[in-house]
Amino acid sequence: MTSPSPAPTRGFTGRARAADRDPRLPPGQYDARDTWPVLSAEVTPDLAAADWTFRVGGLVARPRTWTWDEAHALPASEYRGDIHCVTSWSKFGVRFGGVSLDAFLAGAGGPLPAAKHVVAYSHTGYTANLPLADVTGGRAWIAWEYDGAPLPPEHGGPARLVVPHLYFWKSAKWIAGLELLDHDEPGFWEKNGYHHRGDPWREERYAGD
Ligand SMILES: Nc1nc2c(c(=O)[nH]1)N[C@H]1C(S)=C(S)[C@@H](COP(=O)(O)O)O[C@H]1N2
Ligand SMILES: [Mo]
Repeated sequence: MTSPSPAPTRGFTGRARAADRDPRLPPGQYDARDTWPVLSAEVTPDLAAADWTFRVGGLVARPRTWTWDEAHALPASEYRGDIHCVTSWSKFGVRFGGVSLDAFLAGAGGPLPAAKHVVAYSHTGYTANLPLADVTGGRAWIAWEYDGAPLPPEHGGPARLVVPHLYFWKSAKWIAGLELLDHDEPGFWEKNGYHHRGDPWREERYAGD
């Protein structure tokens, strides 16, 4: 860190920085403002809404698959708030439209008592693990709209998972389904050293953080 010349007192600098820092910004993050970086391990798939399906399987009472139209018949739900990528950009006040994951889980008869973890998987093969508790209680969505418009393909359209209270790598684009499990099973990035939970406020970036 370089200090301006003449150097202000330590205390003054500290107060100025604390006052400048947006309280919505988790530690180690910066505000991406109007930009929305694309982070994809895969090539954007050519996936039409008519071919998109979403399955809830594993430890649920009645595993089932929804088509695009069936998913749209569920009650609409919206997320307004912030998102945080582990590569350190955050974005404030975004708006995702779709359906709460709670509605899909209810439609599958609900989790069985043994269900504790989920693996979210994409139509491309991407996977991410999450504690079941992080995708229930109104904290996760299947989203097909961004700012009132169809979700762009490079951002996961026709539909993606949105779990905004965790680092955004958990929010699988081109979402194909959730498998409920009684054990934790690392996904794509978690096998490559990333944290199993990924809470941005605790800076859970890498395994061991
Ligand atoms: N299928 C898939 N989903 C993914 C990714 C990916 O590479 N493939 N990247 C993750 C990461 S690291 C982030 S930060 C967000 C990025 O979403 P965006 O490209 O819409 O900004 O998607 C997440 N979901
Ligand atoms: Mo990310």
